[in-house]
Amino acid sequence: MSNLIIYGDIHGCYDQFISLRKKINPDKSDIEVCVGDIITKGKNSVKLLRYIQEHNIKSVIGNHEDKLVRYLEHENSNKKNPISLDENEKNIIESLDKQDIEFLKSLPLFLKYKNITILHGGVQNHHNLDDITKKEKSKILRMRYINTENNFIAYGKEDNNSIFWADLYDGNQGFIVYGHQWFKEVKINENAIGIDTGCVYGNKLSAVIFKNADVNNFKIESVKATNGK
Ligand SMILES: [Mn+2]
Repeated sequence: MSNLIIYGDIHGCYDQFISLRKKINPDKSDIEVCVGDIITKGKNSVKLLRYIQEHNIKSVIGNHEDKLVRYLEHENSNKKNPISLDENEKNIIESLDKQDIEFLKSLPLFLKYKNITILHGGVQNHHNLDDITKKEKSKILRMRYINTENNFIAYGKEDNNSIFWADLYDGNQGFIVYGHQWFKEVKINENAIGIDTGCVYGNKLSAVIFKNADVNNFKIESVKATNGK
């Protein structure tokens, strides 16, 4: 029997990822997937990116990978690049080789194993992952809160009436494993589980492990962040 192991947002926290993986001790037949935002913010983004590729670990795309991919696409045109990078992102871009870039460009919006759907942000009940527009893709990567009119709310614009997307999600796109919004503890809903526990913000790095990709049979493993990273 094999496991489906899904890691929360790593954000370049290489050391914590290595200790979490050691704790889980994956079998050769296990499938390992990251929820995106494997790079940026933390101190070892490129080292982590190479490790993930070398160990055949999969990932869906996060908003931070998406930003770098879009930046690189703009660089290939003659126009001024509309995307501005911070120092950390600039350093990452400079260190990427051809293979890294191909890997980042190849990251899918979602992955599905039986009834388990892995994606970075979240969905609304009207979304159909097999048929989404560019605009919807951008929202799915960044989904956090929804307002009372059932509209996506941009980062930082939420208020007391806002509802977290997973609290409204009816399960029509499968049981969703996601990251993006970090919580002190993993957030478990009827049809979704949020596994970003803010390692890069000094909390912890978590993974959910499904026995045989069975939604009803999972456990959580975590390692504490050290030195606030
Ligand atoms: Mn994110």
